[in-house]
Amino acid sequence: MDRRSFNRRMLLGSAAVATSLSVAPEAAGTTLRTAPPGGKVRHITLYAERLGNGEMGYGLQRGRATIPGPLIELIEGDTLYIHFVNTMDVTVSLHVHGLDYQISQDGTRWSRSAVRPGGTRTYIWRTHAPGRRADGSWREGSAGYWHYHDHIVGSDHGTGGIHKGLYGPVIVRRAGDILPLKTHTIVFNETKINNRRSHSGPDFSATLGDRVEFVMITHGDDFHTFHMHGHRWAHNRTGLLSGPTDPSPIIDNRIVGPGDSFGFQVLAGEGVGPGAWMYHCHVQHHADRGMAGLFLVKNPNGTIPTYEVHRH
Ligand SMILES: [Cu+2]
Repeated sequence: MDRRSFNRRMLLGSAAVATSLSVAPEAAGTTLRTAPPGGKVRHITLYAERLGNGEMGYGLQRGRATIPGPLIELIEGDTLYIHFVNTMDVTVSLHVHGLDYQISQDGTRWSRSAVRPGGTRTYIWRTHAPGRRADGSWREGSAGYWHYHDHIVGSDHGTGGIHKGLYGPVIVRRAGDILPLKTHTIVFNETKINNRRSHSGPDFSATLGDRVEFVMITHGDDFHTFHMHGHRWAHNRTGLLSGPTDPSPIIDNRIVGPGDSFGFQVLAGEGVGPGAWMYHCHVQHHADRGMAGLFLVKNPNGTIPTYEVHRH
């Protein structure tokens, strides 16, 4: 996703969305672009659909569902109205992690917030900025790398729906957060990535020096370790250090289990150069079964040293 599509998406439901990008205060004089203040009310339509191969997905347009579902980006303080359309012949729902919503928006059978075949409903998600509670304690903000999924298909826990592909990423940014050039989503689901067949990626391309963001989500019954070659990130909310005294550990491998999500940004090939950099589950028998893909970091002329496309 490039900046234009980010802006387009932010404009989806609100003509008043300002995407005036400002310079991060800690990096004055640079070209960093940062998230504007939140507080907007946004609207999207989200379709739950059957895909041709027996799988299911969410999409922003009828007939355009994908696995993973579309990236939903918000800024702390924003409210999102999701006009949800179930085009399928089974009851389905939308359940989100990390955001604020009333019990009537929980997306579960018990809260009567599922959507019957052919039905519609509006889910409302809210977010908030950090601040001081009345009792003096500090309340966290909503910012984070989160995700949404079905909670109905197959069982009261959405086990079948998640298995079939009903999941997607949510990013809530804090005003001032550094914005990436592109965002990619990687979902470990059982021993597949983004429900693709084994040994088929997905691969992601970038040009050397691009600021690239990854959202990493895990579903299914297995625990995994997410590893990326040649790149590393901070083990904190943004995956970035806030300055020279930020104590966040730097890692290139992270244990993940069902329901987890995290994200980070890298400068493609920083300090290591272009190349076909692998990312994979580091549980060895998972990697051997195909839980691997490539972060293709290209020279400005499009070439990638030592890279030959190989097929399994
Ligand atoms: Cu694994």
